[in-house]
Amino acid sequence: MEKLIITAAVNGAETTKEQQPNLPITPDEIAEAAYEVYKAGGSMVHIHARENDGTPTQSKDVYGEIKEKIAEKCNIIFQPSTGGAVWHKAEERIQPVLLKPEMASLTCGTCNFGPDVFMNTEEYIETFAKTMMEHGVKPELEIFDRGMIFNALKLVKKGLVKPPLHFDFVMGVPGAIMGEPRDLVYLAHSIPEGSTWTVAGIGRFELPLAIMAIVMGGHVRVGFEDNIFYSRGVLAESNAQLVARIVRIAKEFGREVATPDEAREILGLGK
Ligand code: KMH
Ligand code: ZN
Repeated sequence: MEKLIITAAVNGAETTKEQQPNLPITPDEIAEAAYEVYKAGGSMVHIHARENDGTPTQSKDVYGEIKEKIAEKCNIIFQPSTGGAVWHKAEERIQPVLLKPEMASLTCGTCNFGPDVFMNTEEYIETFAKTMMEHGVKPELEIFDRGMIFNALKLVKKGLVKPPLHFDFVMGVPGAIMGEPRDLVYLAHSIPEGSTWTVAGIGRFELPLAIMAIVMGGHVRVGFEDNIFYSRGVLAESNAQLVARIVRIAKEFGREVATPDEAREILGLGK
């Protein structure tokens, strides 16, 4: 089985300092969190830029500052979000792609997102994919529900995304696919042969789905965007603490953990 890629989604757009006091917000805090994740065994960070007061922003300048500060500390893969917050416009969401990161997230459809709607029309998806291709950015195809795989494969047919594909199954968002074992088995068997996949379980789904991915040959995402707890009712100390637990579990199962360069090789980055 290939080595395990561990991604930390260190802050997201929705989590607040009130919910999780150790949430990284400023570029310095985000870079430090990424470095801690790297030292714990993570090979990628998924980032949402924030203003210093915590407001989510898709500003290219803020993402640029974060990218630079992380690169000064370590070679972890920097993956900015193009999902942003539900109220960001498409023109804002695409901004970090202009920095030519190695990867960026690309959500492949619209879904309910708790009380909100996370809007991703065909036009948005195709424009984002095209811009990523023009800037040499590999998309992480974010799948919140089964129909989004259909949309992702349509991008391939139209020549807007080139295989090998990398999917991220975001599971347990209220209003989208749940995070029961059968849901992951279904998604993992619904993507083309030769693709790689990561699972990001929301809240209580994070740990069981991560363990399933370790066993099934998938990859794992943890972090404060998805889950702020270490165990029921106990807040995690840091994103790195959540990563370190996955490293320990993977070792127990005999699954080796990828370094950032090994993750680049597995994902075909820069090819
Ligand atoms: N914040 C969510 C509305 C992504 O990063 O690409 C969307 C999201 C997906 O987090
Ligand atoms: Zn995100």
